[in-house]
Amino acid sequence: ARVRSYAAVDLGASSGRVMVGRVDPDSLELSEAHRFPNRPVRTPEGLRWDVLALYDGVLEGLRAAGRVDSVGIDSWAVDYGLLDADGALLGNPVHYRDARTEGVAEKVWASLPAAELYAATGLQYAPFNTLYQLTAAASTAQLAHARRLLLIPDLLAYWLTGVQGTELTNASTTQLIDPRTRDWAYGVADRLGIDLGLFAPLRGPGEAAGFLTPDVLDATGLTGPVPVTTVGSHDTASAVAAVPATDDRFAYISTGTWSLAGLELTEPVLTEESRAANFTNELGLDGTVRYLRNIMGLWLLQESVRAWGDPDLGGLLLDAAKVPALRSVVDAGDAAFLAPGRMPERIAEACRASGQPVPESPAQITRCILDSLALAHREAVADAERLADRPVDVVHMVGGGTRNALLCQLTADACGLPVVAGPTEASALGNVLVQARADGLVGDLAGMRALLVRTQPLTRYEPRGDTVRWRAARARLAGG
Ligand code: LFR
Repeated sequence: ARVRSYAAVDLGASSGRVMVGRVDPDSLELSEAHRFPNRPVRTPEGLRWDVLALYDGVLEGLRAAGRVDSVGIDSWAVDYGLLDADGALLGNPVHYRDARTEGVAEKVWASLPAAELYAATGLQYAPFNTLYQLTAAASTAQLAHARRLLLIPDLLAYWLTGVQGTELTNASTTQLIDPRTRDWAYGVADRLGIDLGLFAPLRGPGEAAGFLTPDVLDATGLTGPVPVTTVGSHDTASAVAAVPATDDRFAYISTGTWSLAGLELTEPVLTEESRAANFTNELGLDGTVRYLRNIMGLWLLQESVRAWGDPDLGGLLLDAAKVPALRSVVDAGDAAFLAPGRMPERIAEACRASGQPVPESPAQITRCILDSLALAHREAVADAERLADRPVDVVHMVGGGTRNALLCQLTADACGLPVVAGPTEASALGNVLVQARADGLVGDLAGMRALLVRTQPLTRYEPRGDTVRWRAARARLAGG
């Protein structure tokens, strides 16, 4: 059989990696060519991505990957680089956790009410949506000089190929896309004075994005032509594409720095009830809608561990497993936890404020975080089922967080549903599979998923006990 190789560039909030997927119609093997840290930098202007270090990591990864049949790129969403009239990058991309968007949404809603905005874009409220970032930047010299805006994966694809485009799944996180037409929300941009001419033409997963330039071939030691394929460039879109579902009665939770929990739908849900529940309608592969809620995710633990001077995570999780369950919980969907810094203190303060026992030791705080995440997972799955009128039988957990067995088990317990955990490298696998499909090696989304089910190790967690105590914990959180 013909075996083909694809390089998946997958950039997360704390690390980037270049993975190589070897695919034939019956097998799928993923290996890591290169992993590198992603360290945001706090400059006098604010929190910035070190995009040159990321690009350097990509080049090094492609060199390590060796001969591949195509390259695909995915990363976190919403952030972008601005280019001047010569195509040169204007400054370092702003990090979505930067404080510049504080209070901006309220100003936007004064001219375009939140309900109208939701009806037009279906996007959840998050302070960092590109729409709010652009509004925050409205009177800056940098934006005035900008002729082009490229989302992070599109910026890297431009540097690799010289070709500019705007990938659709990631574009859907800008809050400037209409999820029904899968085209720009022209009316919204118009009302808010956002110039859609800044964006390069839309392109979708599977489309050709160009070829590595001679300079890039030189820098990586590769021999051309090497095509770059547009994938679901939003990491969450790639991760959801790699959910090993066997039918459509499933919910998914993509767990990593964030937990993204919800359903795959064929139509957006744009009701007022859905807006109040802060569900988003992001676009997925093949006309699907990623109907989900953002939950703070393992960010809460990563930031705590950082504050404690990086103790051994394995030991910490073992200790946390021995702490009594559900002693205190916080609202893991609360944007109050978005900014970096002082995480253990902020969690303790939230417990105090809601009249619960205050966790003190690292093990207690870790347990509080995992219980809170499991509770938020339960809420998101149940709310999505209700709001979309789509009951499910199983919860698929994918992404780095599936390495955390306690989190997977607690999620099964809280949801009262079996959890199927894996694959861990879901974004990279979704990225690889879309390239393989563009290359004619696999069929539709169902075919991609069937290949995952056949080839990837998955772990099943059955729910333990009853869900009554999780309901009670939820009531406590709501102050009830
Ligand atoms: C996950 C993710 C989420 C998005 C957040 C910010 O990596 O892409 O889907 O809401 O990062 O971009």
